[in-house]
Amino acid sequence: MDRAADALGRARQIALACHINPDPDAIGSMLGLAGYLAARGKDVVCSWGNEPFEIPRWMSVLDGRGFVVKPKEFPQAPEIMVALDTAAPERLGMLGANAAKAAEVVVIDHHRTNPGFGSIVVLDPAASSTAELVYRLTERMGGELPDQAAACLYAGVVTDTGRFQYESTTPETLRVAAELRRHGFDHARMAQVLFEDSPLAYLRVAAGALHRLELVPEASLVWTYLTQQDLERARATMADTDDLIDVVRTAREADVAAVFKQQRDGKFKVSMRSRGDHDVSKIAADRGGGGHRLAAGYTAKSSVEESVADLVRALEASKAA
Ligand SMILES: [Mn+2]
Repeated sequence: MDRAADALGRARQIALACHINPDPDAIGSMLGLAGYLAARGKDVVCSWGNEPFEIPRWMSVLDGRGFVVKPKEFPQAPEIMVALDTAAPERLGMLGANAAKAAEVVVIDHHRTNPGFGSIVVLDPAASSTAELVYRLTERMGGELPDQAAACLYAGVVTDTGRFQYESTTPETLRVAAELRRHGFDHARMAQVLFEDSPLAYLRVAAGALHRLELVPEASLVWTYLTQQDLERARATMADTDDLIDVVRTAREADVAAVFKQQRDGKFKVSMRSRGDHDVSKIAADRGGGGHRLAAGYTAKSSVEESVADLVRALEASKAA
């Protein structure tokens, strides 16, 4: 943390990136840090490595759009690059090449599966969110945190803690959230945009997925899947379905919930959640993915049927262990 504060304090131009298909912690921690650094007179630029590059709808409640450039316009060999909420270099997508050429790479992250890539690593798996870590970094560096930057960090904390309900929510998380809430921003409106803004198309896709729900009692698993055809039929996008796992996970009968989502290339991405009896980050990491103890994901190598069978075996083995 001291080395990161020192490097960012000395730099004049700072390039910030977060993981591909960014969630509000990725973008919130990035824009929050960018807003803080800009207020200190730094030249900042932000991006993420998706192609095509799309601005998520909920970003409308976050200030800092002006810092964002397309990945092609991101500095090729930055003097200093910050990777936020990024569990592995591959998660930078096309900006991985820029990180490889950067003189200094500061990694700020809370994923326990992060191998600690980068030249300066601020990694705390006990932190609720990357935004919480960024707030602590700004405290360490001192000076003013602009209201808009505080709002961005708050968005990261409130979403990654599931509105302060996950086990990662510590007294320190609540202290950080309280400090952020002292700043002037409309948190109720932010919550509406972040949590209560589903297109009808998503609700229709969710209805179909819930209709297909399967329970595997011996593995304490409840699962369902979504195909590209489901999305096309309802005119929904994959990004619209991010919250589906949060509905599936409420099933009383299972410890682990999984949603298999077919990507454009035909492969299925698997999102997993555990109520506490299974370490799903280990199952994900064994399959080339990553995440947290109770929330993790990976890309399946085979069909849904075979992948479910594989997951069931993994869950039964982890119970036996
Ligand atoms: Mn995060």
